[in-house]
Amino acid sequence: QVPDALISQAQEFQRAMMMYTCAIREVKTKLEVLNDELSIKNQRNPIEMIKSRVKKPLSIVEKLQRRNLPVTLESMMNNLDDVAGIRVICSFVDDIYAVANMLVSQDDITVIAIKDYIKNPKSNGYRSYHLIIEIPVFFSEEKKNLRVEVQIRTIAMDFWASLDHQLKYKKDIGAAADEISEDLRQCAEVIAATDQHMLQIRKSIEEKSARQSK
Ligand code: 0O2
Repeated sequence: QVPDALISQAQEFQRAMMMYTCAIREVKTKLEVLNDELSIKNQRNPIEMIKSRVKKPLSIVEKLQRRNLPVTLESMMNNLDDVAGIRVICSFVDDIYAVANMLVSQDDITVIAIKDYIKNPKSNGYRSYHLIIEIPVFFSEEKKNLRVEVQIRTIAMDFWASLDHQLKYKKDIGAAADEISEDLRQCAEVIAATDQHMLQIRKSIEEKSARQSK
């Protein structure tokens, strides 16, 4: 027979995960509203895609252990900022900043942290704009402020990060590791340059069509 304490812990965990899922839904709706409005205003979508996930129990335990933190529900809720995660894939680099600013200026959102890995890429070449925000979610008997990690990046940055993520799980590559890391970093540079180029092309088209319509 399963002990009552275990059942009660499992139920509490399930409730916490439900809360994070609801927080994701709230933030996702905000992003969809912005995308709908901007697509009419600018005649193009700044957001290509929105992906989301709640962190898997095993990843939660591993992260708490890695940080030498207690593996409890309370510790998870107090210490982990990425239990609820949203990834926003934008068309162009300037869309990232536009969407981020519009999101954080909403008065029910509190910004906890910002990491701009676009202005300051990681040494391996990783680029993305990370926001940790807190949002109130109203449940039947309480209002809960919940943290959500929002990663905003272009299609090109997402392409690189997805492949980088896959490659990291490959077998030990021993002595070739440095060379491969350098190759990956160079790919990230090429991708970043292409992103800038695509932005210039869009701006030049916008200028030309604005002149034509005068
Ligand atoms: P997953 O499976 O995507 O959730 P930490 O969260 O402790 O690892 P920190 O400094 O709190 O580190 O967070 P950081 O670096 O701002 O963001 C961590 C998340 O960003 C990662 O989550 C990845 O999603 C993404 N990320 C950061 N660096 C890289 C990178 O070099 N390559 C790729 N592909 N993604 C990266 P998780 O939990 O590690 O993974």
